[in-house]
Amino acid sequence: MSIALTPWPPALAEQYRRKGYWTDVPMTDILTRHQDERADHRALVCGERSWTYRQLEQDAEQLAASLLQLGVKSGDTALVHLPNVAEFYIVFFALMKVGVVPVNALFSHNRHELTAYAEQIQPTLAIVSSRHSLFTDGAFAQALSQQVPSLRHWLVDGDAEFGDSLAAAIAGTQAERAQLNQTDEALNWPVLSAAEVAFFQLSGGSTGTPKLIPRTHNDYYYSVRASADICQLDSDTVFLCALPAPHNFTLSSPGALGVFYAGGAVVLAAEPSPMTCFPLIKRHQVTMTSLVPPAVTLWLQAAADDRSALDSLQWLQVGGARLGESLARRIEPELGCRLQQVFGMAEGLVNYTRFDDSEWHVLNTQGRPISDDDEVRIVDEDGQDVPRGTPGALLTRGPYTFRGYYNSPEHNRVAFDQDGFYRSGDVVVMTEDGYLMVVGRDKDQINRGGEKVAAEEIENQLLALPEITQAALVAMPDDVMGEKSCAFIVTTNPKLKTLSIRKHLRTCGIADYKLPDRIEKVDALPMTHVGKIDKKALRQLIANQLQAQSQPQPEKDVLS
Ligand code: AMP
Ligand code: DBH
Repeated sequence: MSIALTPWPPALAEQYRRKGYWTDVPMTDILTRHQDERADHRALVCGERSWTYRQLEQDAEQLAASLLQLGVKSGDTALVHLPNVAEFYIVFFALMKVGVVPVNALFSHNRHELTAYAEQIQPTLAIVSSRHSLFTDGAFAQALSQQVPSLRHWLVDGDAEFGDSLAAAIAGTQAERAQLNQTDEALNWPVLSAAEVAFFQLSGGSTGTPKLIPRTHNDYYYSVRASADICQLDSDTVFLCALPAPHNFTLSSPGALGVFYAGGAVVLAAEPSPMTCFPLIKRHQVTMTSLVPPAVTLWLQAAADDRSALDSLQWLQVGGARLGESLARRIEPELGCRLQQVFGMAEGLVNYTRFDDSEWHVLNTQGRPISDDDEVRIVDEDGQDVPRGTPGALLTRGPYTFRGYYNSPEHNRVAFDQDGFYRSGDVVVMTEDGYLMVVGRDKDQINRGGEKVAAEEIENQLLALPEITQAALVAMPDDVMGEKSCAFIVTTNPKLKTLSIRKHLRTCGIADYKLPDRIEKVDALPMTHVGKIDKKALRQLIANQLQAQSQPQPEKDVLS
C-alpha cells in the first residue's frame, strides 16, 4: 500500500521528467552512489564517532534488514523523534530502503505534537531517544500505543526500560552482517517507486493541528541535487548541522542530504550556540553551516572575543526568518565568511542568493528560486498579479512544491488556488531582476526566530481552560528573536495567574518554544468590522506597550 498523495497534473509531471528534474531514482541513491570511489571518504561525524560512506550505508542496510525482520513493511509509516545524532540519518536511509514513510518530529516537540502526528499517520513503528524526558520511562510510549493501536514496535536510542534497542538493530548479529555483505538477494528489499512519498515534512502551519507534507523521492531529490549544485558542494565540503536535523533547511537546503549527495562530510552539533559550534568548526575544519538569525547574533557576540576557531568557515547560510540588513552586513567582516541568504519552506519552494550575486542582493534579498520551473506569483487581495516592486502574497507551484497536505481536503481548499498554486502565507516583493524580499506575512503564525508557532494551536489550548473565554496569540517585536509570542486573553476569573496558565499549557505537553512569551489579560478583544478578532490592533497594542516600557522613565522629583 502506498501513502495517499495529491498528485501533480500529468502534463506537469511529464514536463518535470522531460527536463530531468524528476529522475525516477529513489533517494537511497544519495548513499549508494558513493559505494565505489568514495566509499572510504568520511561521511558523518557525531561526537567521537565517525562513519565513512561505506559504514553509513552498511549501518542503514543492517537496520533496514532488522526492520524487515521485525515485520514492518513497505507502505507502513513511522514516528521518529531523535536529537542531532548520527542515528537520525541511519534511520532516515534505513526506513527509505524498506519503503517505510516517517514523520521526523523535532526533538523540541513534546507529547502534544507526537500524539497529533501519530494520530494522523497511524504508524506501526516509533523510533525515539531515551534522552528526551518523554521517554526516560515507558509511560508515554504505553499511552500512545493504546491511543494509536497501529503502533506495535518501539525502537529506543539509549538505555530504556521499554521497546527494543536501536543500537542493537543497527548492529545486527555477526551472522546477519556477514550475510548482508555476501548478497542482497537473500533479503526481500521492496522495489521503491520514486513517484511515491519518501517521508513527511513538517509544516510550521497556521492551523489547530500541525499538518504534514508528503514529499516524494522525485521532488525532494531534485531539490537536494539542485541545491548542492547552487551551493557548489563537493567532496571537500564539511557541513556543520547545528539546527535541528529534520528541519527542511538543514536536511535539504542543501543541508545534510545535499552534502551526502556531493560526497562531503556532515558534522553534527547538538545545538547552534557558539560554545558548542566553534570548537567543532575548528576541530573538523568545517567549511559551511546554516543558522537562523538569532543564532547569528550570538555568533557575532562570541566572535568579537575570538574568531580564530572560524578560520575554515567559508559560507554561512542564514534563513528561517527575515535577516535584517544591519545584521547581514556584519557577517562577512566579523565572522570572516561569506553570507548566503536562504528563504525556503518545508512545503517546497526554496530561494537562494547566488555566489556571484552583487553585495546588494546578498544583503537585502532572500534570493531567487532554485528552478527555472518554479512558478511564482505575487498577488493582491483579489488574487490579481501585482507589478514588480509591489508587496503581495506569494503563490507558488513547481517541480518540488507539494500539491496537498496529508489527509486535509478542507485545509487544502484554502491553502491552494484553483491552478494548484500553494499560498505560502508570506508577503513578498519581487525585484525587477526576479529576487524575493520577505516583507511580511498573511498567515496566522508567529515566526519566533525561525521556529514557527501556529496561533490557532495555542489559542485552542488556552480556550481549553474553562476560565478563559477568548484568546488570541500574536507576534510581538523582539530585538534578538525578531518576534516573540504574546497571548491576549479574556477571563471570567480576575485572579487567574499567568503562572497557572503556563502550568496548564505545560500539562498539555506542548513544545516549549510554543509557550506564549507573554500573557496579557484584557477586558475584551478588539474586533474587525466582519466580527473577527482584530489581530493587527493587538500586535500594535503590544508593540506600543513594549516601546513605552523601553523608554527611560522620567526621573523622580527629588523633592517629592
Ligand atoms: P515552514 O512552512 O515551517 O517550513 O516555514 C517556512 C516559512 O518560514 C516561510 O514561509 C517563511 O514565512 C519563513 N522563512 C523561511 N526562510 C525565511 C527567510 N530567509 N526570511 C524570511 N522568512 C523566512
Ligand atoms: O524556514 C524554513 O522552513 C526554511 C528555511 C530555509 C526551509 O524550509 C528551507 C530553507 O528549506
